[in-house]
Amino acid sequence: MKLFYAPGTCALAPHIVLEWIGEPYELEKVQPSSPDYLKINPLGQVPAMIDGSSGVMNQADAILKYLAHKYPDAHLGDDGTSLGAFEVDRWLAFFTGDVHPAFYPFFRPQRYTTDDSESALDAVKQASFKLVDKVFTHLDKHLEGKDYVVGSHRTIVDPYAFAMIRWGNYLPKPLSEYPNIYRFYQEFLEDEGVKRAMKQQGIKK
Ligand SMILES: N[C@@H](CCC(=O)N[C@@H](CS)C(=O)NCC(=O)O)C(=O)O
Repeated sequence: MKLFYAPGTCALAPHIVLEWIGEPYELEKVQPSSPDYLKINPLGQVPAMIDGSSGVMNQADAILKYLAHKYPDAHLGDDGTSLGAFEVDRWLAFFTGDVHPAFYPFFRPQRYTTDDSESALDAVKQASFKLVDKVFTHLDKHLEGKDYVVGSHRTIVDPYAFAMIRWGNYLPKPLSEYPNIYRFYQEFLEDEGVKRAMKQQGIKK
């Protein structure tokens, strides 16, 4: 297996999962918009993964589910019930479909307006922050009294949550103002697989 990543991106999620699974894998650091990488993933996005003869796999949630399905002994997927599968899918969809897109205008405001003035870019960032605050508030309530996003043990959802929460460190509102998110983040920062993946990517909390 080979994972294509850029440091600190959502590719951190499958990277952590690969660490948790413990099977051999390779890492390749890429610049998503580089001509060489566009030949691998024409969307210019990470993560991407190749597993043997799989061809190029992309979309973080699909890669995470693939890994959970391929390595059932790692117990990172749903609990086998229809409702358990729904919960994993629901929360993956929340992170990939609500949280990630809420953040992107904050990091790349120039993509979301044709006006390149500082005030226009700032307005996009403020609008993005409002959206992130909404989804973080929702997540914070959900995590009340919980150690994991879904169920009573870690799943593929948690590393994706971790990667998104980490982005929260760049927001104007301190992460500690979302107490349950903050606690979840601190706990996962102590996880050995998370530590190894962050070290390999050269990123800090
Ligand atoms: N829908 C894709 C989105 C992936 C994505 O946007 N990845 C970001 C990093 S977190 C990226 O590669 N961005 C590069 C760019 O947009 O130029 C997925 O879930 O994998």
